[in-house]
Amino acid sequence: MSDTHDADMKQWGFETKAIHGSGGPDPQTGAVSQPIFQTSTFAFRSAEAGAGIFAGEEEGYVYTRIGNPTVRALEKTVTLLEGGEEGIAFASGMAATSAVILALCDAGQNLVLCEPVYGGTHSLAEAVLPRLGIEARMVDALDLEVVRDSIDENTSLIWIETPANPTLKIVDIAAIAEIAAERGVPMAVDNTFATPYYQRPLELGASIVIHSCTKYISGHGDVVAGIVVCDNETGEKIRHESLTDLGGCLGPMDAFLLIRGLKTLPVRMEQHSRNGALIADWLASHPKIERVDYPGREDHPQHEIAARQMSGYGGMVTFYIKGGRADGAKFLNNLKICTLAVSLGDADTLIEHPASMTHSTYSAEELVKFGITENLIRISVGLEHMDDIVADLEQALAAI
Ligand code: LCS
Repeated sequence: MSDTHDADMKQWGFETKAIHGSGGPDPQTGAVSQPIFQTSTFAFRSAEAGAGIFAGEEEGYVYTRIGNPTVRALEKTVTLLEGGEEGIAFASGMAATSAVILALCDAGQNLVLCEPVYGGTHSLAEAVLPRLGIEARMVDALDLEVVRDSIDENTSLIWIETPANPTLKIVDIAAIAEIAAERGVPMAVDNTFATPYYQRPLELGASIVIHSCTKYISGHGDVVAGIVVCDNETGEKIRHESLTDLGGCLGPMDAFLLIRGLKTLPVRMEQHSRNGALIADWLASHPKIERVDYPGREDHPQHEIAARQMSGYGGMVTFYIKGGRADGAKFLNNLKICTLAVSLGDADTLIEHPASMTHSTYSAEELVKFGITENLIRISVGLEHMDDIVADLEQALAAI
């Protein structure tokens, strides 16, 4: 796929890129909104043209698993927002994650995985990769020496997730990228929590960015999707191996919904951040709350790193209630507006208990080691009126 952005588009402000990044009105019909090319296959002009496309000598669409104009419009927009060369959309964030790892790691090689990460990524590393002969080395990325020492001649990828799900631990992207560059190892960053609006890892030295688009990029809780953004060469390899050979492609309708979601990403993120910061402060002053972790608060252990690499902090807040598991369950069961559900980044406020839900793939020892304690609750603060979220949390806390 060679339809790259022109120099003018790269100069636009973020909001303009988010709205016009797919290339503007449809050249054939003038449709301003992105047309949904709901087709599985594409007719060739002639037998010769079809053969030329297959041989890579001619541009053109073949089959939606490999490429589709609506999906391409999404890929172009996110690539522009992240400042990369190529984007490849997938049927889920996990499909994007596994695509990167499988394209870069061979049997006998290892992946340095900075913990904690989303439970699905952890499970892939611990349960699936070893069967393929790929070792996942779980490290604490706050200790740069540990990261450096865990890299050897068989390391083919370093993976970080920042802010991390669910503890909101912040990893220094530029510092790890420097180590990765010294050792000649590519580094991937899961940028799902921050979004390109608040953090652009490629500008900080990362080689690859992945997103679960299911979250803030969609913003409305109605799509499951993922995307990888990287350089052209890596992108071609990932597209070929993961879409052509493995097949986890995104459908055109979902791509359309994501293009629509992206247009409002900046305004949504501003409001998520305002609400997130207010809720974090409110929780921190509540007598039934032991601790609050929000990267924007000065008492966050890595606030200084967050302030350096992020331009805002979003709506994810992690807090630790006083008491045990039963108290936490009582609190969650009493909520009325905040919805007890996994996922995040929606207009709706979503709240969950990571130790028994999103991170239940971690062993009991790992949960303790990575700070995912029984009293940790994760809230994805939505776009509702702040007073209503506060009142809901207040009455549910009063129940314990
Ligand atoms: N990366 C991060 C940081 C995530 O939070 C998730 C999903 C994924 C990747 C995988 O993306 P998916 O395949 O679901 O699109 N996180 C979830 C969560 O915290 N609750 O439900 C899913």
